[in-house]
Order: sequence, then structure tokens, then C-alpha cells
Amino acid sequence: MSRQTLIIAAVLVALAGNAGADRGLYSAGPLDMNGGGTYSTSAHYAVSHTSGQPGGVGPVASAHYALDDGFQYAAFYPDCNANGVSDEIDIASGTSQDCNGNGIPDECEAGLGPTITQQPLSETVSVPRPATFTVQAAGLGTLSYHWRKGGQPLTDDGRISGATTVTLRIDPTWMSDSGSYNVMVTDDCGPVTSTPATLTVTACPGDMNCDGRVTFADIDPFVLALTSWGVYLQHYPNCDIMLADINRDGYVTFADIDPFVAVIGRTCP
Ligand SMILES: [Ca+2]
Ligand SMILES: [Ca+2]
Ligand SMILES: [Ca+2]
Ligand SMILES: [Ca+2]
Repeated sequence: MSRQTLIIAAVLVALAGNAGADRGLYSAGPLDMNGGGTYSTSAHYAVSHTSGQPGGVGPVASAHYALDDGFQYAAFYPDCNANGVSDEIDIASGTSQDCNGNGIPDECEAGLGPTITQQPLSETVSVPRPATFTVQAAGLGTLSYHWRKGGQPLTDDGRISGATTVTLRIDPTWMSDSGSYNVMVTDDCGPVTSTPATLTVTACPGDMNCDGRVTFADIDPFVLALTSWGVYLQHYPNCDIMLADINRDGYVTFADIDPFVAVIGRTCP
């Protein structure tokens, strides 16, 4: 075998990046890519490094080796994460994760995680009618969901259900539920976040307790809104004091009393 450098790809890929373990007996396959060498494809050769540690910068790195007869070659191997170690060894040793099993370390892949096939849609509801958001997604393994409002994770309570399912439901709604919602969907390869959907909760003027109707029960909160702004907010934090601005002049004043009386008995849309 003449002393020259060949490029060896496949057979020695698994050797690269692990200097101590590289020494040993290997079969050299049909590797004479420049045609200059002749050697047995069945013989075994002792392998040793000739240029120190394998190294290089991704996506491909190389290591130089010598066979026991002094034959030189370089082994090239995928090194997408540029750590000087074969990506195959990275994955086998647990240095890198390969959630989708395609042999490429996760840190080298963009767009991992589920695909959202149906984004949640914005919605407008009249208080206290229920609101729902739904998402559909596909991914690897078991999918999990977590809905968020304004980026803050939601948890199920007396009004909110399905916070960790495909469908979020808020029943009854409050005016304070208005805002931006999205859902984080996670599969074996990690999370993705849906586009935001806006919930708009409306109420009709005069519905001072936000129960969906204007009745005698709204008189006391109307008076509170008129006389004691702070006490109203304290008692009806999830409603809207500006619902007392029946004449829509931007202020809650005595001028709203007559229009308020006129809407008592009204059913909101
Ligand atoms: Ca690597
Ligand atoms: Ca992968
Ligand atoms: Ca009411
Ligand atoms: Ca007014």
C-alpha cells in the first residue's frame, strides 16, 4: 500500500471523535477514492491517530489516522454542532438528543416540535356567555397543551376548564377575560406556540353587575358607580364601571340616571 492520503467516509465514521477508542483493528472497505492505493478490503488494520485529536468546525470535521503500515487517511464525519465529535457519537453518548430519530442532533435542526394545523380563532362574546378556543396540532409522540392569557399559563378553576386540553372554555365570562390568548403545544421534540387569538368580552350599557341583563339588581351597583368609583371597582372588579355611562359622553354622572332607568328591563344581546 503506498503512503498517500485517502478520504475515508463511511466505514470509519463511527470512529471519529473518540481518540482513545479509535485504536484497534478495522476493516478498510472500498475506500481508495483517489485510486492511488491498493489494499485488501478484507484485511484488518490497526488504527492510530497521526494528528492529535479529531477536530474541525461543523458541519463536517475530519480526523487523520494511520493504519499499522503507516498508510495515511482522513476520516470525515458530520459535525453539525461543531464540537469536533461525530454527531453519531454525540447522539449515542447522550451528548446530543435526537428526538425525531433522523441522526441529526436536535440543536442542529430548526422547526422541531408539533405542527399546528388549526390556530385558535379570535372571538367576541357578551358577558357572561361562554367563550371557547380550540387548537389542532400534529406531532411526535403524545401531545400536551397549555393555554395562556397574556403569556401567563391558565389553570382550571370554577370558570376555566380545559386549560391543558385542545379546547379552552371560560364559562361564565367576565369582562376582565378580554385579552390575548395562545396555547403552547408540546410533543417529543419540544414546544411550539400558537398564534394569539383575541377574546373580546362585551356588556351592554347599564348591566352594572355584568350578568347579561339590565334589571333592578343593577340599581345598587349603578348608584355605587355614580357615587363611589372605588367601592364599585372593589365590588365588581370583573365588570366595567363605564357601563354606567349610558349616554356615552365619556363620564359617569347624574346625567346618566334617566337613560339608566330607561334601559332597565332590557336583555343584552
Ligand atoms: Ca458533533
Ligand atoms: Ca434529529
Ligand atoms: Ca345586570
Ligand atoms: Ca355619561
